[in-house]
Amino acid sequence: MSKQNIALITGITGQDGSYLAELLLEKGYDVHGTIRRSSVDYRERIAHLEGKPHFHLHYADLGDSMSILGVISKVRPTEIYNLAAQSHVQVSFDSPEFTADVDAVGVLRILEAVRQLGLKESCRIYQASTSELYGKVEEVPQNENTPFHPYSPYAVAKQYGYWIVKEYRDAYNMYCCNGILFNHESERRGETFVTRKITLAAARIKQGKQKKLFLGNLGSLRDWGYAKDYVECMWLILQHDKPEDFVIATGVQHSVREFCYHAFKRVGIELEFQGEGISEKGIDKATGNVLIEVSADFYRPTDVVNLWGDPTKAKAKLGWNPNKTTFEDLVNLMVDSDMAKVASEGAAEKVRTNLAEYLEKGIVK
Ligand code: NAP
Ligand code: F7E
Repeated sequence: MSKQNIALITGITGQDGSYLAELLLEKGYDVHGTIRRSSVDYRERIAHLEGKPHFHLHYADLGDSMSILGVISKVRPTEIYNLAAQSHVQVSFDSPEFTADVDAVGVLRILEAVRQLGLKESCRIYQASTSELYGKVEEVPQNENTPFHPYSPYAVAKQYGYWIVKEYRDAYNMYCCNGILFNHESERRGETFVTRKITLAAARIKQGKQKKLFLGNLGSLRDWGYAKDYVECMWLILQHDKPEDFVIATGVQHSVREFCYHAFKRVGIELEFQGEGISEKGIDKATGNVLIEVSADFYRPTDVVNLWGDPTKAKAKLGWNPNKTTFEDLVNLMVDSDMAKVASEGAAEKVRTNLAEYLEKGIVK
């Protein structure tokens, strides 16, 4: 019988964690994930997986070494996907110390736990690095050799994570890799990231439940892909014959303004943009109504404005297809999902996890 693959996913309740858990369950893995205690028991993204035989949850926090050591010692994973992070760039300016503890030192806690438990020969580690490392970009497009210039407390913390992974690879010969992922979105994207904020607003405005959308820098450029395609690449990175770092991106760039245009077009509203900077407005061409305004509240003290990834290495070495889902497909699938969600708001009950079963199993305390 072939050896059972055991995956531990930190951040399993997040966008990527939920898709990765689905993928690994399909591949026959025993999937373990870490969760945090919250005052509301809200695990919508993984509710459909709870109760499946090969799906297990454990309490652990990246800020708490003992919980990390405990869960790794108990699970003895063959692969760890470290996806847990305070992942919102703007929030990192308000909570810089927390972001540093979780996104930087948290990575060290995982690596050191694997090393101290004597699992370095049997356990491969994926670290969720980010295109934010390129920050105030020094080259366009960006590849694995582009110099870093982190430009937010989030990016500075992630830079430590990136380098400590490389250090443990060199110093201890551990199989640990960085996936330098460019922005990836989905129907499950957090509602305060710009793409989801736009698709939800387009749906609400179309259905008469919101009047206007307020955004920050409309000129910011991103290379947006589909999260479901990107988690496949995380898995491929850990199946590669040697540990290496990879840029994962589509190689196609669009502005926040263009994302708005396509999202509103999907709901039947054609936008025209007038004005510049803080005075710019997105106007419904048919009615003349102002639907989008710029607000200084959504500007960042330092903003990253020109991200564009070069996925050549991932294509060549991992056989990954960066253009499986086009930009238009991505916008459309997010808008369609939010149109349905907004239409059912108030009618359907929110999906809840089966608390009774978890109380019985002692998972929820
Ligand atoms: P996300 O939706 O914000 O999910 C983050 C996850 O981390 C959640 O499960 C969250 O748990 C967990 N978490 C936060 N703080 C934690 C802590 N102290 N201890 C343990 N878990 C904690 O993020 P995502 O979009 O899925 O991204 C996954 C990873 O990739 C992150 O590391 C992110 O920084 C990185 N990344 C994302 C992108 C992107 O475009 N999505 C691109 C590059 C890199 P709760 O549910 O309890 O809050
Ligand atoms: O911002 C601009 C904003 O918050 C994108 C995380 O997953 O990807 C994500 O970080 C751009 C920025 O994502 C609003 O200034 C304009 O230039 O959607 P975002 P992000 O900062 O790129 C990277 C790769 C990660 O690693 C992170 O974890 O859009 N923008 N107006 C706005 N952004 C937000 N959130 N809200 C606005 O109203």
